[in-house]
Amino acid sequence: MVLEILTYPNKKLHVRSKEVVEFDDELAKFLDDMYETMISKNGIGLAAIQVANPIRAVVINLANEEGVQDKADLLELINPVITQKEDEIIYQEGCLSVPGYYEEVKRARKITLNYQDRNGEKHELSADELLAVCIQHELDHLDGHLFIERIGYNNRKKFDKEYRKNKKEKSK
Ligand code: QAP
Ligand code: CO
Repeated sequence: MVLEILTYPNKKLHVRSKEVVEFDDELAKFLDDMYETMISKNGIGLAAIQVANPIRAVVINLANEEGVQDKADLLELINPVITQKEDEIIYQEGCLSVPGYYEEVKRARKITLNYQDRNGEKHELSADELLAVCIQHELDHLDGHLFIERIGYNNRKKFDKEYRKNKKEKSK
């Protein structure tokens, strides 16, 4: 089932998501719905809070070397915690909750994290480049943060101005 995505400036996007404690059929069904929702909207990453469920769960599905977004590469990160960050990368990010807006954000180039899968099994993962960027973007959602909070003062002023302008035009 494709779920509805909350968009900026919905205040629910700024809630801190809660740890997952039950790894049951309900969680499995919800993760399937998150994947379907992300794919239907042409996304590469989605956090549960973006579909109004404030739990610490994220799905990420990047394209492989052939440029194919293969479900076999789907990452489901439950209760993820970053334990190491190294180097810097500047990458142009977007977000399904801020449609049509893209801006450069500075993050760690390499990370290591611990997480659980849908069965509650614990894993450690090292990631770099786009995967590291995407994981950090999605983990920000779990703490109630959007990438527009990390684009610098001037870009943020420009964003707010454009956003207000678009809103006015839509209401005409
Ligand atoms: C986060 O974002 C991300 O504005 C995932 O009109 C993005 O999947 C991390 C999307 C880039 C790192 C780099 C955005 C789709 C998808 C839009 C997404 C849009 C349609 C965003
Ligand atoms: Co996002």
